[in-house]
Amino acid sequence: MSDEAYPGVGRVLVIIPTYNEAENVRLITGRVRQSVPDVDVLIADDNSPDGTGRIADEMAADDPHVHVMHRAGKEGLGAAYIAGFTWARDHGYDAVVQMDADGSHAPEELPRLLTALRDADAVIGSRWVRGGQVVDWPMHRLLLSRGGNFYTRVVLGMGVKDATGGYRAYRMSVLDKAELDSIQSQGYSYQVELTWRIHRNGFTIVEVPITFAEREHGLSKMSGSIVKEALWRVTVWGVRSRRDTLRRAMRPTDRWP
Ligand SMILES: Nc1nc2c(ncn2[C@@H]2O[C@H](COP(=O)(O)OP(=O)(O)OP(=O)(O)O)[C@@H](O)[C@H]2O)c(=O)[nH]1
Ligand SMILES: [Mg+2]
Repeated sequence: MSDEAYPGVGRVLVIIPTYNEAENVRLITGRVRQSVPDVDVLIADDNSPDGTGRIADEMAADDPHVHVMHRAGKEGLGAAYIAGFTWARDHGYDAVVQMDADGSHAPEELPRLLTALRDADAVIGSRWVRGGQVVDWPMHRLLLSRGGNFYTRVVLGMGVKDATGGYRAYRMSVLDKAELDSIQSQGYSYQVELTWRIHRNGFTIVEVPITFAEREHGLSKMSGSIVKEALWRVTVWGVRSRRDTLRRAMRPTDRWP
């Protein structure tokens, strides 16, 4: 554990959730350590059958900046992140970063995210703002991401262009207010759920452009059920929010007898 701080942000923990990322975990951790030597890394592994957790332990033994959380089994991305956030809070970090293990989120872009966090509460590395891009994605993945983000923006009415993106940095204060224990999402709708809570709590969310690359090694965990979960959850949140707004508007105020 280090006491080193990123200027203007404080002590930073990069959380990398892993499930069967044996081919990627060493590479990504090395790139993070090289890109921003002052940050710590927490690998949150869901007992990967391919031995990812063992490799992470080897790295942690060699480098005091690297830590490993071994979880009992595959419980989804959101659960792994929430456990990682709790670990960060317990260990006194000022900010946390979310990063995939598969190389889609370039550690070399991390300084730009952290620099943006100096003037924001949350930063999203965005594929869908000017300057952002996706490299080597098949058409169906592009359509899914653009369509999903368009639907989310219309239904929830928040200005975020890449609410499903997973490369992010948060100040700890944002997570303290997010009531993480009640997050319901299991799959990647977790990204939208947390963004939605941060937005509703009135925090500043800034999007910085990133170049998102397709994974080179290992298998995707994206599935039809993950997409379906995101779709119905976003719809439910949107309907609830409109109902609440309507209720507030209809409520008699003290100004009227
Ligand atoms: N701990 C944990 N990590 C997970 C779980 N599901 C996915 N991950 C990790 O979350 C990150 C993102 O998962 P990916 O499979 O890359 O999902 P994706 O980026 O939407 O899809 P592709 O890039 O197309 O494979 C990776 O680091 C995965 O190893 C899970 O259940 N538990
Ligand atoms: Mg990926």
